[in-house]
Amino acid sequence: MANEPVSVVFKLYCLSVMTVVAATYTVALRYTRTISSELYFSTTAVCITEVIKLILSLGMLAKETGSPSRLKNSLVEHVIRSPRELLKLSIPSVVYAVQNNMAFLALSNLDAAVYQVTYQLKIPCTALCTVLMLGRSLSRLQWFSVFMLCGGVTLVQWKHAEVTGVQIEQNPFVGFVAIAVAVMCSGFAGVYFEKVLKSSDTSLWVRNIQMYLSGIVVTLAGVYMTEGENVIVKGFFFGYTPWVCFVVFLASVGGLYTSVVVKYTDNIMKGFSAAAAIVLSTVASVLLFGLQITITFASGASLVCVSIYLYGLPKQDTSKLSRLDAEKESKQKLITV
Ligand code: NCC
Repeated sequence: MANEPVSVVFKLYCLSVMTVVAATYTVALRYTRTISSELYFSTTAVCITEVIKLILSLGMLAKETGSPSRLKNSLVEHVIRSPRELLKLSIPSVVYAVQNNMAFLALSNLDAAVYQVTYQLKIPCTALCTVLMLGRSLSRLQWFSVFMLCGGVTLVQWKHAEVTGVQIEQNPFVGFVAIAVAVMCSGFAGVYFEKVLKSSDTSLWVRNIQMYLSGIVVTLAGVYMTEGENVIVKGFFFGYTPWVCFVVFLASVGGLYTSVVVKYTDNIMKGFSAAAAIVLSTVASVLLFGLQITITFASGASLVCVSIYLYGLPKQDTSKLSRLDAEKESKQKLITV
């Protein structure tokens, strides 16, 4: 099941939804952290997101298995009788819990656009994790294109990064440290999940259920440790406005689409495709709504396009080259003899 074929259109659809949701999520999250009314507890939002993702994944597994009895068998086999697998998936769930909480911390202290630009460092970090953890190799040109993509996306989003000026107390240093931690967590957890997912035939929805189960426990511990007393006094859902619910909804949907994208592509491709989607959506806005393109955007978009092209170039087969060199050398020797 892990490698079942899907159409390009479906992949493009998942990538587009993921990218649109991610962009909206960052802005909406920032908005909920900057309004002056009493703030909700961000750790509860991270926790409730895990619960919703678990419920949705159960629904998807029910659809996949086709009958309640098969769903039950699958859950017994993969959850109740697989403590080792649960333990394996608890690693990315802890790391994602840290990352998701860091996003709230960063966006409480930094502008959404600054966050989005700086967060692009996750692209080379993910590439590094892919090489180290999956044993894949990247050619020099591919490494170059990864950094070029990082620069390109930074420029593409630069214009918006100038919009700031919020009247709340912020600590940019804390914000940047939170982003640095989030970047490392995103790279590691993404590649770890990909490795587990692609090393067996176990369904994506089963893997998600295994991960979200420990995710709930870990994030609940996070609520207790950081805001326990306040949550007990004021309530778990204190400060939840419709906007906060919208953020939780986006986080849940975005997380599930991310898992589907990783299943059908990989974490590096996720970065490239998301960048392409940002560029394409802006170009579409130009055509549809007459949005003005800046030089910074145009240069960034060009870098993104060139980097995608370079990354996709076939790698030089060095073993073949050295074989050809060896053959040439031996022919030369024969001639001289
Ligand atoms: O940073 P990023 O993703 O790698 O974070 C992955 C998010 O997906 C959730 N996830 C992952 C695997 C899985 N099987 N299930 C999941 O629910 C993780 O819990 C984590 O939240 C990106 O590539 O830029 C992306 O960015 C996030 C988000 O914008 C950033 O983390 C900012 O905080 C996007 N998430 C949402 O839009 C909700 C993600 O779609 C893409």
